[in-house]
Amino acid sequence: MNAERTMHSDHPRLYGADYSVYVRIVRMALFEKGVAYDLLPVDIFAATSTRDAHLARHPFGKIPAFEHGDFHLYETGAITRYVDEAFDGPPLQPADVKSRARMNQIISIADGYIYPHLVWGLYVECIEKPKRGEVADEGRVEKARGIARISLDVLTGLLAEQRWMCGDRLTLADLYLAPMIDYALEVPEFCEMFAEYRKLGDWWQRMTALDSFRETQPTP
Ligand SMILES: N[C@@H](CCC(=O)N[C@@H](CS)C(=O)NCC(=O)O)C(=O)O
Repeated sequence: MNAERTMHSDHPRLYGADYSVYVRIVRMALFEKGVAYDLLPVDIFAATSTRDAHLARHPFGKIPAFEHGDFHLYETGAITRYVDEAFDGPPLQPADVKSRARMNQIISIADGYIYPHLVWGLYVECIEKPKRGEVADEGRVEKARGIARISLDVLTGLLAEQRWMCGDRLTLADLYLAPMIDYALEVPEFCEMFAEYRKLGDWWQRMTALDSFRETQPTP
């Protein structure tokens, strides 16, 4: 889908950058729903003027922010649930109450533990910082190693014999985990750890085969 490349005033607008885990989650949800949208670039780590202008859309200074007509929204959890409910296309949330609770639990695990530790504690510390000539914070990496192990054990248990995290259909739980794990897998140590988990490996193969995953890869 290349709809984001040309500005269409009636399309939903997504503000952010393709390197962002959270922007990618929303883009994957939009892709899975078949919703054309405009991606408007905001590099939140760039000059302060960009960030300052963005504060009107997101007072906490994060990406993504989303607009559909005159409806403005921020926070990925709210945006993805809105996208799922406001547009046609395959449902991205289970109808069954318990499966939906499980999906929300996995999203919370992703937000609370996987993003800060696997993306920031492992990927940023071990890959990004050395690239910038900075030294990794070994205390932070050590903590992240422990959380990585717990995360993989927990996700293996939750996936069990299912095709996707919450059953036989792709849900927001899968879309949350994918961009985070994609960054963590750039860390050789995490890659080795991940290889010990065969069922998660099978899930990852299915995940990386999705067009929504392939078409939203960050620009190198
Ligand atoms: N709770 C927010 C988190 C979004 C978030 O942390 N985005 C990152 C990029 S992946 C960001 O904007 N970071 C900028 C910063 O922390 O200064 C959401 O769910 O949308």
